[in-house]
Amino acid sequence: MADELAKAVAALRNAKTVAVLSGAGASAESGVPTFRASDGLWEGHRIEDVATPSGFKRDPALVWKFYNARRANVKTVQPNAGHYALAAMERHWKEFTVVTQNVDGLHQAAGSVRVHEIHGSLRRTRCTQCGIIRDRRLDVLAELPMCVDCGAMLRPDIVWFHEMLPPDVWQHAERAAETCDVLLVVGTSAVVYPAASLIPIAKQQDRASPATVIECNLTQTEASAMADIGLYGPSGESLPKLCAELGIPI
Ligand code: BV8
Ligand code: ZN
Repeated sequence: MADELAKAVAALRNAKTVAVLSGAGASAESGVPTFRASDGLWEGHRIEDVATPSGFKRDPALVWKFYNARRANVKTVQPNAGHYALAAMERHWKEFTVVTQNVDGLHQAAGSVRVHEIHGSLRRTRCTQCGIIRDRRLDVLAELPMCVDCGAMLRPDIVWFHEMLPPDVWQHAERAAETCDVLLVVGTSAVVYPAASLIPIAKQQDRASPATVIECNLTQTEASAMADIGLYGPSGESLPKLCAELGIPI
């Protein structure tokens, strides 16, 4: 790990623009369950039932039970050292962007400001009728929340499978990947698209100098083959280590 760490530090030292693609592993040390681990979120729930439009249509109460339970979990957790390290890095670089697949808001809670939530947010609800989006923080919601404006049923403002990502947010994410000198890929299995396509976008050869991709994960993943550098261990340890080596105060 030592020489990988040294390589990562050297790449970051020379970087003007840094982007991050984070996934559920970045929040694991905060106590937020990941998706595909044995205790993963999808356990006991088929993706089709709780994270697709058809599942919501079929049984909105089940979907809200799943999301209200996650809201309640996130309410009890704090950002971990990895989140704080990324927030410190943002203060160090002029151009530093976090693109997250996570919906838990922990990057922002740790102080990150430029955060693109490409899969939505547990905090927000969206009306199925009038489309109004409201930030409900992590307040307890009804079992079947209704829209105060038009009376229709609300849904979580989350991107489900087979749904388009919000075009404006996705554009920012693509731009961050296209223009970064270093892409930090933190805590993601890199199996979900189009999020995972940000890695090849960053490595696109037709750019003058493709980005250096640094993977921070417990294990190798689908992204590892595209990573130039691998920091394998908890992100709550590897990210603060990068800050320490770079002299970035957290
Ligand atoms: C779409 C919201 C277009 C729900 C989520 C190719 C192109 C386009 C689409 C597809 C494609 N191929 C397949 C598709 C369809 C699909 C897809 O990708 N399927 C996969 C499963 C094959 N994609 C879609 O449907 C997307 N939409 O394509 O629209 C379209 C539209 C209409 C018509 C045609 C096309 C929408 C995808 C968004 C789905 N929503 N989330 C919710 O969160 O409740 S995805 C869900 O998975 C979460 O967002 C999660 O973040 C994400 C990815 O998972 P990870 O974050 O990576 O988590 P995971 O558990 O898998 O991994 C954790 C990692 O952390 C592990 O590697 C582990 O080792 C590591 N780790 C653990 N602890 C630590 C750690 N690392 C470091 N430190 C630690 N301590
Ligand atoms: Zn409404």
